[in-house]
Amino acid sequence: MTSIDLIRLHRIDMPLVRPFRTSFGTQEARDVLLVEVVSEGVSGWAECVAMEWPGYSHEYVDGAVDVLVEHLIPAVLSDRLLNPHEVHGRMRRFQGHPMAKAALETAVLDAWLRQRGQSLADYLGAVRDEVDCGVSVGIPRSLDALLEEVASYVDAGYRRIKLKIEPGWDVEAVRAVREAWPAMPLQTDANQAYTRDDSDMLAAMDPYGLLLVEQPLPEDDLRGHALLAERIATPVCLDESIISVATADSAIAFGATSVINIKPGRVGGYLEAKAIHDLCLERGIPVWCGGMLETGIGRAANIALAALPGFTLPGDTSASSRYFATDITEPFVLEDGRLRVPTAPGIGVDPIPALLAEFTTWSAEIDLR
Ligand code: NPQ
Ligand code: MG
Repeated sequence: MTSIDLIRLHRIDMPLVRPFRTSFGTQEARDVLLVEVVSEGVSGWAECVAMEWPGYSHEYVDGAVDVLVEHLIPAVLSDRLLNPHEVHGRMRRFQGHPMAKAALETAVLDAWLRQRGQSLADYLGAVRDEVDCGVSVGIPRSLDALLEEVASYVDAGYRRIKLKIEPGWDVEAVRAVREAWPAMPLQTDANQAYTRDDSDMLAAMDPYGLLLVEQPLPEDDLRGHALLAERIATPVCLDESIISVATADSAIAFGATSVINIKPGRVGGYLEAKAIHDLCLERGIPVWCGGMLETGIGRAANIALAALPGFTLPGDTSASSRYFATDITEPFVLEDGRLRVPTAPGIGVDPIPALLAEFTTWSAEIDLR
């Protein structure tokens, strides 16, 4: 049994290669919190996927730092035990804050796996050594700009295109991309931007053969998604609504979703993400791995998860270059539209110290000894 010596929090500011606009706002840089758990000279790493402000979900970086420092770390690591399952169980008594919890649990899991010499992919039950990659395309200035950006991703080898949509930027964008690439797997993501009254607007995209429409309605509206699913031909896929195995089970049973986007940060970590995967595999619900504009740290762990058998659709597991000119780790590079699953112990990658220092805007050390 090994002990945790200290925890370091690193906040880094990563410029994006281009602004990323969604129905909830525009990002020009990624404000990322990294959690480092140090045990017997081994560092475990994780990335908290919360945004700087509560746009995608209620979580945000300052809130994640506060709940980690003031509540989660003191309550679950007072005895310094390095055990991801124990950490998972102890965090259950705190409500909410899945992204903060996921970051702490994953950093502990990474340190624990590194000490055991086992990769995260192997530990989770990966069945592939590379994963098919898709890319998420933000809302651009114009249709011409959209076609130019999509062309660059098609040329790079991406195997699936996802268009961010909102009322006023939907059917025209889908039609333009479909006409230019008739056979490309294509899907949309509204990030909750539509209402129950918009089923005709959403049905207007049915003729374009989309794989799915992701989270068209507000996250709490499971019944709205079930009603919508009866009115449109395109499969409904939930993202924000799915926060646990129980919500996945409910959404499937209610007919609110026929595909699920699994994001470990959104559901409180890789253990919960794996459990949702297992449930979906049993129910015949295809899953794919979402993305939160992760650096190489979060990306590495997502690629391990995406190698599980139920991940039958390409994920938002893009190459580092989709978001960053310089990643904080060795960059993930697309090879024939796929990324290789890391095989080294734990998440299999480390921040490059000089780059970490360069991008860091704030850090803190919590000595548990
Ligand atoms: C989604 N991700 O599937 C999210 C939304 C998203 C790749 O489309 C900073 C941090 C900016 C997280 C923008 C993709 C973000 C973010 C969009 C997440 O819904
Ligand atoms: Mg989404």
